[in-house]
Amino acid sequence: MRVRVGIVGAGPAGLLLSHLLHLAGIESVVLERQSREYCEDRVRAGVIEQGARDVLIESGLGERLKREGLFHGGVALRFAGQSRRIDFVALTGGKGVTVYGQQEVVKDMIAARLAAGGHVEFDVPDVSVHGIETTQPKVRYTDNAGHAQELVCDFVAGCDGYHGICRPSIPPEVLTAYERQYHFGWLGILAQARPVSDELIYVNHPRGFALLSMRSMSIGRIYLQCKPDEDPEEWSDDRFWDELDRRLEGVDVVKPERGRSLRPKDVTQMRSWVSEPMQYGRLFLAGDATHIVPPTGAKGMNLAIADVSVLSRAIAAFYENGSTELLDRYSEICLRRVWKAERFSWWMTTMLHQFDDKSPFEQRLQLAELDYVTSSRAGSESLAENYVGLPFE
Ligand code: RFL
Ligand code: PHB
Repeated sequence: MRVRVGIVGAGPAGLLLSHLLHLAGIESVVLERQSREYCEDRVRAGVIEQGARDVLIESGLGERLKREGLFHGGVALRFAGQSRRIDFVALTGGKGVTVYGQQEVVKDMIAARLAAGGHVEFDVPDVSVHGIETTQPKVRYTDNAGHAQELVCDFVAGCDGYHGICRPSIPPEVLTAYERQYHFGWLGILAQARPVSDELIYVNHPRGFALLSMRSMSIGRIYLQCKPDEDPEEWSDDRFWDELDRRLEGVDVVKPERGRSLRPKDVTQMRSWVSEPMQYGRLFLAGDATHIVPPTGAKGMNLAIADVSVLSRAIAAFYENGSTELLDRYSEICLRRVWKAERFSWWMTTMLHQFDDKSPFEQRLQLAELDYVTSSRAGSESLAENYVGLPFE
């Protein structure tokens, strides 16, 4: 089968790319290893930057997001027993973020692709890519009826996440990886519990970091810093709420509602990682397939959205006037922004978590940094500007 763009992976990156290309009159095929239900049910990101929100709304994917998403004009940082607010709206000239679950974004994208007659195949276990150095790269897979298929493409987009097959299809000597591991994870709960505040609270506490987020005004999404190999089975709801209470002690004691878990608790590993470049021949990588951030800055899905916005415009320019100028600069354009998001996510992670190897001196510096960031206009402006999202280019 001949198709202009073959897309591997139906996460936010692959689905949005397919949608944006469709709006530009360019057809694609999306191949996904997991089932549709699995993709629509996976609880991951929750915070959408201003620019990513604009992309979703302008491309017609924002109806439910506008209705159900919660606009947040700031966050609280809690440390040394007190809480201080960073006012995004005041510090960024009116910008903020929207709290709307990634699985809702994915549902909206799948519905839009299928309603427009888009070709998205789920449950495809054996995708492989070939001839990426040529002008006719191929994607091979077995379809749901058990037939071997081959897509002959102009471009292949690797939107298949960290464990995907696209990046490993590039000769290893072409790629350079930069990585930082953190020796802790996040234990997450999704609970039927009213949030204590209508904004997110990031907590630095001697017992470990905590984050109070939400999915709606009746569902809380809360994380606790934990060991990387923490067993979620050992955490009853009561144990989780008890530990959260301890990390929220302070002058204005916060007592969260103790709702029941809606799902088994999960542990997220923390890592910073970038693989460069994001392109090889006719294979273009986007999203988690080529960079990972620790979730403290809420940047992962937003980066995926920014990458494919650039890629869709570059591919559209190629079909409009044969120009490869933007395609050739794809990796360079995206990496400038990726590295700034890496810096911000690393910085937030470093400022807010407890590290086993930090000396008492470094712990005092951490508190001084939090004090500075929340009391100086320059400090809080920088946090706010990065949190609501830097420009796409
Ligand atoms: P995804 O979402 O991982 O999608 C990749 C898709 O590719 C499929 N796949 C394959 N398909 C076919 N053949 C193969 N061989 C395949 N191998 C893999 C996979 O099944 C999957 O469907 O990557 P994408 O599209 O790049 O999107 C990235 C985001 O999912 C990720 O960065 C965010 O979830 C990160 N993240 C957050 N990002 C934010 O912007 N804001 C947040 O608030 C935020 N919070 C978070 C997060 C991630 C978290 N976890 C669980 C890692 C909070 C957490 C706890
Ligand atoms: C979430 O709601 O899942 C969430 C919010 C903010 C983060 C990370 C995750 O920094």
